[in-house]
Amino acid sequence: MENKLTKLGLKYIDNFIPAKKKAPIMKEVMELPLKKESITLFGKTHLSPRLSCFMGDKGTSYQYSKNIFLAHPWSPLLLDLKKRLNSTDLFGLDALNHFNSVLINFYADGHDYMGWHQDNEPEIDTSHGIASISLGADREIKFKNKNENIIENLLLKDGSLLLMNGYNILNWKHALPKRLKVKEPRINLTFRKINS
Ligand SMILES: O=C(O)CCC(=O)C(=O)O
Repeated sequence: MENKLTKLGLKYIDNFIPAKKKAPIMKEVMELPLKKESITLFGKTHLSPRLSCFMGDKGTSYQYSKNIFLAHPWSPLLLDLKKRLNSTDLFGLDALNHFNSVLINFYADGHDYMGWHQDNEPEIDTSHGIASISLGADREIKFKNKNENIIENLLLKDGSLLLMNGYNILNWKHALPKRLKVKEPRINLTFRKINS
């Protein structure tokens, strides 16, 4: 497991979110204005197969598939999480205060998913890495190497933290496939540094 994570440029930490904090964070997220984004691919516009909300420091914004999302102000528990992540040198880069925003994704059940993509939009500062927190249903994430024919899977458990470093972001695509047997919801909080 450890070798696989190193090869992928990942670190995985189980039980990052204490059990008593999970329900309050999920409740806070459910009160946010979560929306389906409209995505234009090959000239066709679709609604995204999950709900999302972009939250961040004043002035941060995020462009995705021709839409610009202005940051929703921080909600109390997500601000606490940002502070917790920012107080540790998570990526060994000798730098704190990496993160100024979070993309919140809500998957109602295993029908909701995310297709293959790379988090390499120009405003994302890839050198700082991404911290991705999972709450709710356990779901599998897949990583596909951009240059070699390699696909790897990883189970993202309730309460876990996944760190994706700059090498991972630039060299691997990722996807969260449908899992029709999963009946419970899942929330994903993807903390990033955005250069607006
Ligand atoms: O839900 C997940 O774990 C993946 C989310 C993701 O890939 C993204 O927000 O870019």
